[in-house]
Amino acid sequence: MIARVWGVCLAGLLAAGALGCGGGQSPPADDDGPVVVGFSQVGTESAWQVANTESIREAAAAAGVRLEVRDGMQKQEQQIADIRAFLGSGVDVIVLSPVVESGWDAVLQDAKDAGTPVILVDRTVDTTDTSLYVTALGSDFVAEGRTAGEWLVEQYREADGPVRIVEIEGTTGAASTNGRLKGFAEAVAVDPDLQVIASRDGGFTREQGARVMAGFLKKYDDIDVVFAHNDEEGLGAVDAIEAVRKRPGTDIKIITVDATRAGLTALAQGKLNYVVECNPLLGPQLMELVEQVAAGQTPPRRVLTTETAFDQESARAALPGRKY
Ligand code: GYE
Repeated sequence: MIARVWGVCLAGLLAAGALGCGGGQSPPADDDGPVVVGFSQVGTESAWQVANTESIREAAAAAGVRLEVRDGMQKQEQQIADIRAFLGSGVDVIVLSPVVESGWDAVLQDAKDAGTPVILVDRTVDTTDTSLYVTALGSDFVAEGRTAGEWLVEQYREADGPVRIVEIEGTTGAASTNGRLKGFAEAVAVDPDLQVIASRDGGFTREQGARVMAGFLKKYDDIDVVFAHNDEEGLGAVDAIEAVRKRPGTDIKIITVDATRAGLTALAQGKLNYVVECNPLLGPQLMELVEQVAAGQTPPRRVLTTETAFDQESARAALPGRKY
């Protein structure tokens, strides 16, 4: 393995002009046969995750990459076991979408020691040693939260008096949760009338989102706005609001993130008010990065996806072409 790795490193250096091989992570060995990628995915809790896995599977097939996907079931221990299994079977590249940000150093160090490069996709890790992964592809979650908050600031620009907001967070500790919390808080801070009165983990699922919202509705009778960290949670909030005979989108405004078909449909129907896009179709960009790493090149450290946001009118226009 060591000899093969060094051989490829040298080839990579010659081909790419002094790039690669830094930080102890070497490009995969050789040679004849396809590049083998082990992908540790967060889970299947949302349409976003399902579309993301599908996009990566399709792009791998098109690129002639042999892909093994393991479902982490939203559990860090499962993902760590899956990464160790990939290392045991000697994959060329590991792709990881980490359920939470912290606690990855030991297993990533093992990957580094084994000479297996790691690419992060979607969510990121919080580590002081950035040589533990080669590159990170995904969304700017802080920007997503900020976009949601800025829309709200605009909506209430002329209004007087407090606006009471509840937040249904994504999985506690996930990069997408932390970023959205931060960006939203920063944006609404410009208007002291905009008050986040409660914020709880909705686990990125419709069921938990509904449970959390039902709890908020019992506790507070004057909620103006919900910021849900994904469409599933927002749709769960719709269920809970309808269950107490209020009108989602009218009596209580709802903002979500993702812009899946189900999210945009509810937006077009007036049950949601604003949806920030988070693009799951990362497969083609990911395979470009895999190919660069496999060729011994050093890709950019951070690759961001381009995203937009929808109101009720633009959702109606976008829906017919929506893929996920
Ligand atoms: O928004 C949510 C999912 O990390 C961007 O995870 C991802 C998030 C996405 O379950 O629907």
